[in-house]
Parts: sequence; C-alpha cells; structure tokens
Amino acid sequence: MRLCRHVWVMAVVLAAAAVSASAADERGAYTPSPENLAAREWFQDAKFGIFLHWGLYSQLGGAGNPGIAEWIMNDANIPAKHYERLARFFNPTAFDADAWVRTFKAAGARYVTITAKHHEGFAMFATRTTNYNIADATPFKRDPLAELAEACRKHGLKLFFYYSQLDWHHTDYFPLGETGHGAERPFAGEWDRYIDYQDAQLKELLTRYGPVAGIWFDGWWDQKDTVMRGSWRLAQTYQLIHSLQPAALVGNNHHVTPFPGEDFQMFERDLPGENTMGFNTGAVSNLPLEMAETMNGSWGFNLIDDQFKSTRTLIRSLVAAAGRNSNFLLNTGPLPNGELQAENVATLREVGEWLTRNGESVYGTRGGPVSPRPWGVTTQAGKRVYVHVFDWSDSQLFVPLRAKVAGARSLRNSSPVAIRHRSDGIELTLPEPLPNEWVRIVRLDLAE
Ligand code: JFZ
Repeated sequence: MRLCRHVWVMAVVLAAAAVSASAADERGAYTPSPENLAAREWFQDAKFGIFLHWGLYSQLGGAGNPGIAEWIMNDANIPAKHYERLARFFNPTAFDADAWVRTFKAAGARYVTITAKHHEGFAMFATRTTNYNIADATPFKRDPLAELAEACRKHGLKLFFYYSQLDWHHTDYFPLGETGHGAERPFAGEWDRYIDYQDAQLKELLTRYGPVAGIWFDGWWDQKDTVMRGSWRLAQTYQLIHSLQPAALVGNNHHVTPFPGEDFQMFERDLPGENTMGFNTGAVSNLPLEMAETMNGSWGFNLIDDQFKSTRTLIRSLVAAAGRNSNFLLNTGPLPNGELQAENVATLREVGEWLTRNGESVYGTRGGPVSPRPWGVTTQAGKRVYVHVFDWSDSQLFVPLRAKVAGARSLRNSSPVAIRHRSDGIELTLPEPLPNEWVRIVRLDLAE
C-alpha cells in the first residue's frame, strides 16, 4: 500500500516536471536563486544610484545639437571607420575613480551604473574580444571600469554595468535593426557570432571586476519589429550571468513587460506607470523597479545642454519614485577628460545634504500604504509611514490611511503633528512650509 502511494506520487512529480520542462523551452523558465532574491531586497533598500554615460561620444559633446550626445554616431551618420578615429585621441587623464565615488557617496547614492559599452560599440574596459577598447585603442591605456570597481569596493557602493546589445560598430551585428545605417559596414555578417562576442564580453565583466551588482541591458528595441526580434538568445545570456554571479541583477531597458531571467524593471525618464515620454507603454511588473532620469536633457555629455533640473525637481522625482516603490537612477555624463560636470557635482552635493537630513524616509522603505496622490506620496518601513507632501496649501491634510496611529512628527525637527482619526482615514495639521523646503515630511508611527 505504502509503496503504491510512493509510485503514484513519483508519477505525478515526473509528469509535473515534464510539463514544466516543455513550458521552460517556450518561456525560458527562471527561478531566481536565494542570493538573487536577497540582492533584490538590497536593491530596493538602496533606493538611489548614479548613472554614468561615458564613451568616445563624450568627446563630441553632441556636436552642438540639443538632445544628441551618445547618439551622435547614428544621428550624424558617421561611418564606423571614421568614428574609430575618436579612440586615437581619447585620453581622459583627469579621471579619478576615487574622487568620482566620493562624490556619489556624498550624494547619498548606494550604487553606480556605468556604460561598459554603449550603442557606438566601443568597450570602456580592457577586453580580449576586440582591440576596439579603451585599454588597447587609446593613449589612455588604463581600464576605468577596473579602477571604478576598486573605488566602489573601497567606499561601499555597488557597481552595475550598462551593456548595449545594439552595436553600431561590430560587423557581425547583421542584419541591421532600425538604427546605425549610416555606419557603412559591409552588408554581411553573422548574427550568432555577434551574440557570442557579446556573451564573451559579459563573461569578462562578470569574472574580472569582483562582485557585480547587475547588468543594465539596452538596445534590444533596435530589433523589436524586425526578423531578428527573437534572435537575441536572451535566456542563454541571462543564464550565463546568473551562473557566473547568482546575485547579479539583470534588467533590460526594452520597454516591454519583463522577460524570464530579468530581476528588475526600469523606466526611462518617467515614473513607473506614467508615460510622458511616449515609449513607456509596458505594464508595471512585480519586480523591483527603477526610474532612470537625466540631470539635463542628455545622457552623455552635451556641450550646449544646460537645461539642468533643479535639486528640488530631482529630489521630488526621487521621492515620487520611492512612493511608487521604485528606485531612482540619476544620470550624469562625465567630460571627455574624465572630470564630472561641475554643475552636476554641485547639484549632487545638495541631493546628499537633503538625504542626510531626510534619508530615513527613503532608504529601506517601500511604496507606502496610500497610493500616490496629487499632493504627494507615502513610503513605509516597518511600522513607520512617511507622508511626503509636495503641494498642499491648506493646514489640514486628509490622508486615507485606515490605521491606528500612535504618534505623528514632522521629520524636519521632530515636533509633534496634530492628528485626528476619522472612520475613513486620518487628518493631519501640517506645519507651515519653510522657505526652500522641497518636501514636507510627516512621520507616522503605527500602533500595531
Ligand atoms: C536608451 C539609449 O538609447 C540612450 O542612449 C540611453 O542610454 C538611455 C538610458 O537608454 O534610450 C532609449 C531606449 C529605448 C527607447 C527610447 C530611448 N525606446 O524604446 O523608445
């Protein structure tokens, strides 16, 4: 009898395994490892990272065109053989990884995401896969990613690598997608060899730079509506990353619902769920979220773009993202000589000062119990709920939070905030805003 039952259980288990194996072939089934799940928690606690767009394109500074920076090769139709000349005089001698990381740390960032290779195809790290890299093709000869990894380790920040799947330089990136047609490459090439090359570069990034917090993919969309759409071998590439570093978080800026094997979902210059840019049409998933934002209108350094967002605007975006359960990845485009843009450094210092005072309402929190409102957002950490008020001119603010609140205090100076329980929520008597107070924050301590 007992044996019988065992056999039956075995049969059910085997049948279930067969079903999931065939489904796995179709969808590329993915079960994140415990290390990966722990890394996702770390990521969501970290809340704030610095994004860096730095490459050969930085030298052209957008060539005086608004909105063009790291896209200059495509937008100015520069043939690959001419674009390559930029490497000969790329010599960022003012680059100081330690100084960069100290600036980012003082800004309150917990991680850094840097372009290892952007669409231009130039490797900003020492790779054995091609000579088209900063250590071999430039007078600089150093590996800035190795130096950055070292500085991040020293100062306790984690490091992500941005990696463009799209490549305007490699001849095996063929058939072409929607962009890069002005590069004048031979009208032939072997797609699978290109993916092998990409995977070889990723393997280097995940084996030679210590612990990597994750890979931030971009460029998939170049083949979105082409015959090559399904040829990326995503499941295999993601599996490679996770086998080399189980905790590494994979994300892909493809603007569609996340694929199996991805560990976080990003939104470009829009809050999750919003679409002012026009391309943020993908649904918000249950994965950890991240919103990427520029400090002016460009990702890479742009000579004429001085539409710098105020610290107030950036802080409000960071808080609005946190209230939507999302991280905030703030971009700066370093100069071709390796320095950070002075205007951005000044802003980052102010961001850091704000986070020093108000960080407890952001770090380690998740989106709060009250969904975003016209007046602001809420965040939560354990029994603490933070009410972030952006715009509200009356003294009374009704918050539809049905919970027993033991105490309410203004975060700015810990002074008590009067609170009245109603059947449908609570009413706060807000303190008057101070001049230059970008967000009024009330900390609620829940009774149970
Ligand atoms: C991409 C890059 O092209 C850009 O250079 C930068 O690196 C940014 C962070 O990411 O920008 C995109 C990507 C996809 C779309 C639009 C902009 N899209 O699908 O519409």
